[in-house]
Amino acid sequence: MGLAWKVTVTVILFALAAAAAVVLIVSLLGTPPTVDFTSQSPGAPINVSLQTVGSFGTGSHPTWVSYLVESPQGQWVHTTVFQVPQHTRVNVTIYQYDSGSPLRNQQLGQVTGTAANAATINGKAFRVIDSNSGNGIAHTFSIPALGINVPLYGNNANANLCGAAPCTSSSPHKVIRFSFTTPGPGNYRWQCFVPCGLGFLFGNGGPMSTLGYMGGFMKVVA
Ligand SMILES: [Cu+2]
Repeated sequence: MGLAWKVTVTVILFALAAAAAVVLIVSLLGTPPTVDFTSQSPGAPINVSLQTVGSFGTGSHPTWVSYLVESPQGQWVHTTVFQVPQHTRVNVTIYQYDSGSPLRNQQLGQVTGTAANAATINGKAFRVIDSNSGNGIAHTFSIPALGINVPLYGNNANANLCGAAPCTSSSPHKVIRFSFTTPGPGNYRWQCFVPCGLGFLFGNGGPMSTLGYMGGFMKVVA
């Protein structure tokens, strides 16, 4: 092989390695997509639907628990970032497909910060769930800066639960609804407070500390 060829091959291999490094870095830094609810009619209440699944089923972390957000067009998106207008009522519906367990902090069994400090499960109003009885709590939907916390009751762990997102209503699930009014503009962190990252230190690693799984941002815009 002549010198020119050696140089050419070396340059090509180096370029390929550099490109691979860039792709890797971008994917590691990449944030999940934002589902935008701001194009709906101004002033009207926004309907936001989420689902929780015990194992996402595909992708780089198929065993991780996850939230998903339904776009206004009805597509389930693997993200925990959504955008809503300021000072607007948000009606949240969460389709909860996971099993539950007793809470370590019983305070998280209480509904706070929502309209009338209440929520409904399968149409029935509730303000607190005793996680030490029944199926326990699967996840919470919490926005600490707004004082919002809603415990999501678990499904029977022995049932044939959905193991791959997006789950559909044919799998066992609970429907939890509540409302709140958005504050002024800002990025509001929201997350689950059940340490549901199974297999990670104290359950708080993995999906609990990765955007797009058990925590994200509500972007409130003017
Ligand atoms: Cu969780």
